[in-house]
Amino acid sequence: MFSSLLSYIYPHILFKMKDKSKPNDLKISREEILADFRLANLSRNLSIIGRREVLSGKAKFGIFGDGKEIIQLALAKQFKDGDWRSGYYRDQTWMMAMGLYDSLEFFHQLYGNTDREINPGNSGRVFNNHFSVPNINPDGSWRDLTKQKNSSADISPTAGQMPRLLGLAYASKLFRQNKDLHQFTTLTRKGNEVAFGSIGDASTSEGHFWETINAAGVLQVPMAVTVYDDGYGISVPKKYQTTKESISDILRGFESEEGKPGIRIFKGKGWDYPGLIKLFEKGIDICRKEHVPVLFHIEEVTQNQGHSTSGSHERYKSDERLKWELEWDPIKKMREWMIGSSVATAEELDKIAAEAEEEAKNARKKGWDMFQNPIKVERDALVRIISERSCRCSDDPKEESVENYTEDLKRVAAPIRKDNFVTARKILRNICADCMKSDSLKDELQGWLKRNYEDAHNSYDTFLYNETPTSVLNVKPVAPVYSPDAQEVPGRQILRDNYDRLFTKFPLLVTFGEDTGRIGGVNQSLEGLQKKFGELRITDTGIREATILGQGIGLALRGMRPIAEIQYLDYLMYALQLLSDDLATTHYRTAGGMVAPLIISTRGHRLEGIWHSGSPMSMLINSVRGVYVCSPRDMTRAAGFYNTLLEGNDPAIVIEPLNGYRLKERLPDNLGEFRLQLGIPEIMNNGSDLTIVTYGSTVRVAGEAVKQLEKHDISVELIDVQTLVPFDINRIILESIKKTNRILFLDEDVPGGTTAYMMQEVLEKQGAWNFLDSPPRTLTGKEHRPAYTTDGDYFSKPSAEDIFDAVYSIMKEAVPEKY
Ligand SMILES: Cc1ncc(C[n+]2csc(CCOP(=O)(O)OP(=O)(O)O)c2C)c(N)n1
Ligand SMILES: [Mg+2]
Repeated sequence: MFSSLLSYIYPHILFKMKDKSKPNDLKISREEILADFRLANLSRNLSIIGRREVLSGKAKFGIFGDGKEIIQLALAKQFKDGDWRSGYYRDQTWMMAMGLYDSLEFFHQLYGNTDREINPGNSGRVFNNHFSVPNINPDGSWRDLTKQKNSSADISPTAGQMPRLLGLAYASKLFRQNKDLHQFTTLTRKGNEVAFGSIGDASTSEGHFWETINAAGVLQVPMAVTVYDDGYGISVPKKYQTTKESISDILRGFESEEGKPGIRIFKGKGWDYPGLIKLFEKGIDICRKEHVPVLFHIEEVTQNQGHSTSGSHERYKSDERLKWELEWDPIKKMREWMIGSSVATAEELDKIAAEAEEEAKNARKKGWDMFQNPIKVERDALVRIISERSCRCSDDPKEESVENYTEDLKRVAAPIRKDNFVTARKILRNICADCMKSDSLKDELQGWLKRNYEDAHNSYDTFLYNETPTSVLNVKPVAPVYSPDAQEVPGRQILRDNYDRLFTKFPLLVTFGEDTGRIGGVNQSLEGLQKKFGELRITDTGIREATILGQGIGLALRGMRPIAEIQYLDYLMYALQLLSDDLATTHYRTAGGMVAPLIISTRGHRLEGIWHSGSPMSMLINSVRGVYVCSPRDMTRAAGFYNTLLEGNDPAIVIEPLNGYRLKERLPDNLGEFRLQLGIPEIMNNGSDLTIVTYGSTVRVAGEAVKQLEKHDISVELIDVQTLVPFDINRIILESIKKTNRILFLDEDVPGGTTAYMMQEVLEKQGAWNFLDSPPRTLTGKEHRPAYTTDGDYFSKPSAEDIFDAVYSIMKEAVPEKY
């Protein structure tokens, strides 16, 4: 197969070379071409040195952009201020060409330097070549996104960048078509921004890719995807990845036709510098002006050093392929073209290449010193504390002596912080108890540990949530106000009328999802609002949870206020990968550089049947730390959470209780204004014998049980936690346990699920175990998924009778003579 490919390409390239395209065909200067050649060489040298740094043990892991340099130089020329990127780990040359990355930062990422000032792209929290550009300032205010080149933050899961890319492009559509948004001049230039995406050939096998392409075709958004087709996904060739071994061939059905908008497809070659420049110029121009999705399938791409530092490509590429990659190395081909078309002489190019190599080497040295020096300073301070001690009794030459540990540490040629900490902590254990001066050594060591732990904490444990004044935790509560003759209305009406106010108040607010638009949601909580606010603000989507979520993430990154609607909690599973890998880590993996304040609205609890139970809450809370989780018991509380969340800049999920849409609640006067603080439980019933802690729909079931228990002389304090993350920040539950000394954690999740989470929060974190007179108990749904019908529900999830029995048995055990 390969030799036939060669015979096809070879005459073609000979023709090209003879053709001697003049640089001015490209509308770019000779200097720019020389600068590109320099950058290509610099980037390649970084990749080569980077790999060596890993193989020699200085860096942990490396993944590089070698072979993709020329494509990215051409791509970068079309990227304007205000545009957005959602790409993957091969994009180092592209980022450098846009001025968003340089040779020094390359090494900061490689070594995992945690200094946010010098490694702003990922602050050492993720693998190298994972980039980002902040969308907020350190005080939490939005940056002027039209005056910078924007890159969303990369994630490693393949094709995970695609759904977000859709959202970034969708924002341009809304910004262009909704004239009310033209006033937001620091977010957009009337929607003229292109969202650029990159993906490897093998990753197009993922469902996310196909879902995104289809949605982009439906939505008609300015999304420009480039597929770098190097023929492999690690070791697995295209034969096993792509039908017909050609992504552009099999995408043909998506292509635009007369009167049938779809996507536009372009093809190019990874070594063809002039051809790629023209290709991207043409394709991006169409994308930007016409707002149509475009896809560039770039073939004949090399991966010169193989996939990553985890292996070598000699293991899986044939000799023929390896030879071909050398021959068709894009930098080599660029050089040939430059000489052939008289842009530069061989000597000039050799000089440029040598200078680029020199810069890469210098950057390595400087980057390494910048990584190592602070660690050595930390180590020296530790060694000084130890060597200046007057207590010497721990110096006996046994293996575990202070001296031995210190000498071992001094011998480490390239220390990491772990070396310092392990030594300090082991020495601390070894300080002799009877030495007069031991205390001061102990104090100094503890001081050293405390100081440096604080620093390590800042490096690794911060920014899971927004820590700026725009955090939703700073939003002040406003109670619902009721007039004496307040109407009792179905819960869905409270949501609807509240939404009406919110859509009036926040021009950047949009909501979208399955059945959200025309009918206003399956529970009609948006009834009539599409008619009032238009299809651009309240929008129906296809059945595609992953890209609904991605759409929301992209919009949120661009400063809009999206509420992504997932029809039922159980179907969040389709979006869970992105929720967990992308949304929940956005703020953390950018060390506070980016916010994506997406609100996800869904409904759950108390439905019937395996896929409509709405119960698997531990699935959520344990995979989406970084996203707040609100579980309101009724629609007034749900509306209160939306009102709060829109005042801050954090991502959150609101789970509306499914059985509450028709139940009547009093209609507050201050719709759109009342706000519920996150992390504050509500005491629903005061009691003295036992505390029940629960949330969501189970609050009502527990309420029934509490009434039944009262008749049997058992007084229960019923607490609705209201939000699972954050959890009871003022320790209201602890105060309750101090009074009742007994506790039951209740919900309809699986055993060991959310009740176990709540138990850990209350007993361990709040220290409530200390006040218990009876063993703590949990009452949950069954281990199997909940069964269908009312009976299925009754025997799968806790009923009022189950709660009664559980509480009664605790009381009987505690006071047998009474119960
Ligand atoms: C969801 C997921 N599965 C597997 C991996 C491991 N993995 C990392 S890169 C890669 C191959 C990607 O190949 P391709 O998309 O062609 O990009 P290339 O590396 O060739 O540029 C795989 C399987 C991953 N990161 N994410
Ligand atoms: Mg590949």
